[in-house]
Amino acid sequence: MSDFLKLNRDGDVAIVTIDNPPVNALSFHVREPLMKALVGLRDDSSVAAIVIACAGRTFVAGADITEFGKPVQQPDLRAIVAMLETIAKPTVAAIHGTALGGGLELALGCHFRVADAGAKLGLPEVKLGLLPGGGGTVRLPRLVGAVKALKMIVSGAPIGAAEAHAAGLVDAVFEGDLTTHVVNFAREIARKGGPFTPVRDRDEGLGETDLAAFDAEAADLARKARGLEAPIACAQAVRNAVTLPFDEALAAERALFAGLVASDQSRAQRHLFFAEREAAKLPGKDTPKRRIGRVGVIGAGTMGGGIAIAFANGGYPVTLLETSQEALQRGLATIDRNYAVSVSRGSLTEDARRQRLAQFKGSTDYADLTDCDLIVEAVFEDMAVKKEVFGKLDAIARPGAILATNTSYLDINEIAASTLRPQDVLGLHFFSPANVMKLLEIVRAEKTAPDALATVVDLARRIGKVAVVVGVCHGFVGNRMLAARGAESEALLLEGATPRQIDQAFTDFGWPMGPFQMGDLAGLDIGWRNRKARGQTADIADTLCELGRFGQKTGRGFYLYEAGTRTPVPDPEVEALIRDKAAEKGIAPRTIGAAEIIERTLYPLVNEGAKILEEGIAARASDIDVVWVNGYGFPIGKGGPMFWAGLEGAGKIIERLEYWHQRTGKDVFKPAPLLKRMAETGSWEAGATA
Ligand code: T1G
Repeated sequence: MSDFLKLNRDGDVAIVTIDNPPVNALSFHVREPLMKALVGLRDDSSVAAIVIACAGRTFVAGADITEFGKPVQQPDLRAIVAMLETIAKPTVAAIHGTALGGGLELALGCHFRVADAGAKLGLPEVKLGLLPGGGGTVRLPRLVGAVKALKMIVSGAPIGAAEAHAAGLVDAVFEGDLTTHVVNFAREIARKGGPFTPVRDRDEGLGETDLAAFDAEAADLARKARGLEAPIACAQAVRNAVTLPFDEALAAERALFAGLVASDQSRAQRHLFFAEREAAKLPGKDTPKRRIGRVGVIGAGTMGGGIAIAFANGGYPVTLLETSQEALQRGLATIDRNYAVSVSRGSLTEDARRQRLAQFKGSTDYADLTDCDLIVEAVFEDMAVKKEVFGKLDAIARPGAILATNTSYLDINEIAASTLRPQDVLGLHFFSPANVMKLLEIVRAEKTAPDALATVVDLARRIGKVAVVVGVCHGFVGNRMLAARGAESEALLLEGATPRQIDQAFTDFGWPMGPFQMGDLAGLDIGWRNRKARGQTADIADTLCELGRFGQKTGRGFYLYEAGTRTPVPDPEVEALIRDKAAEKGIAPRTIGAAEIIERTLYPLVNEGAKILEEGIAARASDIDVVWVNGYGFPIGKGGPMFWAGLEGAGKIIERLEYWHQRTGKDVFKPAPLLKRMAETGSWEAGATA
């Protein structure tokens, strides 16, 4: 056989076991022996039934994503599935772990699918900017119906074994030793005798599809696609399954797949898939990690409460500390309300809510943190306050406990230096709401110990966060680049662009919302307070805050918000205020187009990223992409600011930065040397050559 495929017999049942760690991806070195094995078993009269199983932790989790963009080596998945469906004897897929993408499509080529009770099944290709290209868009509807298939394929979300069984995707679900159950299942099926109908011929259910309902559902999903091509193509392919003969629908799927796999959007999304995993890799293999049992959180406000929930949701007991019983009870009540909302939405059971709440201990006494292995402070963003907290932690925390600050901006080296244990100090910069936002910037200070860093990177994955390790500078990676992106905001307004025009340029680019709508959502007073703390001003934003216009929370900010709605309505008062400010400065308004808005916001964003790479604040350009996609909503179809710079053309970016630098003299437009080298070499790697 092969190192990646084993063939065993249990009497007249043949078991083909794929063994391609870590996720049994259908690489060529699996497909080739698999095809040979199946042909042989098809022709072996002593074999009554064929089981396809996988070793390791999961059934096939998909095609091998690293093979995309390279010439396809035959047999491809389609050829294997087509051959499977020529086999008259019963074929059974034994599914455990996550049968995803090409893995589920391989299983759909079998007559039967049997799943372990804990298994998940899905077609997540849309998350890679693709569609199921191995027949999934044509076969899945034949088992679960067109609308359910549409929802599964356009969302990319997997379903559990029980739901799959109820929907007709799997034929049996077992607990315990799956192989034994599957062999008995296969033998029984063979004993009963056929004929065994391949999925391609099981189209009896499709005829009842209500196309109008299907199209309505597809249109609703399309509205949420926000410029991404793959969701639209997925819906079209599933519709073809209903309206076209099987082979025509299959050919149409192949054509749609070919278009997507070559698209910039799919390249961008595949880049992000690997970038997220790369970001969690630290230099030095297998650095030992410290044991984290209980987590302490200091501060039960918005951030502290969210952080506490994030750890409790990850299964960690949490001690929440506040300065007073009143503040503590307020924080605990907010946490309780958060869980109650989840229960009311059906995303959490009442039992789970009680279990989560049982994870919390509240206290106003630092001595109650002595049994914590990680302590995160989320107190007021002021260096003196932070140092006071760390001084107390230094005195009471157990040796080896990791002491983390949630600061967004402050110098963590300075905080660490105020303790006797700088090796245990680092930053955990959560994004609000901390229990929802995926991104976690892990800030390594100069003296942070490698094992402390490795511990929290592993911890981030356990609590469902996307971790990026960053260095110490003002704003680390995300907020420092955000400042660069916003540096020209006021100038653009004063020169004639309205908040709506600027926000529209961003949403047309693919952002979920523009900077002014985002500011109104987050609260303009936050930026106002930061500017005052740093002795900075922003004419228009400061004036709005002085008028008490903090955004949605006050019903007015850059926009107006009718009571109870979040819909931004342009406010003539704000536009008049901007015009008056411009007149005071002798600035004559002019029409400003979307291209200029992008040049004066997103090009400085890329440029600041280049400077961050030069300074070693981020280890990889792809880390910066992971920060911006997971923390700030950068459109996934553009792969993050640094990947997008390659699509946009670094040369074009430099040329326009130099134009604006010459025109405004602002440093934010001065092209970074690494950006120039990227233009020459096409790579962000420092050592790249042309
Ligand atoms: N191809 C290649 N490598 C993969 C891979 C894949 N499909 N899936 C995972 N890996 C690598 C990953 O990069 C990492 O590598 C290691 O495996 C562990 O992954 C024709 C076109 C299965 C839920 O989209 O969702 O089939 O960093 O860290 O957290 O229609 O991996 O160790 O070197 O994520 O336990 C469709 C993608 C493909 C599933 C496991 N399938 N994978 O999560 O481990 S397209 C997918 C996942 C396709 C067909 C189409 C997750 C997982 P390294 P991990 P995990």
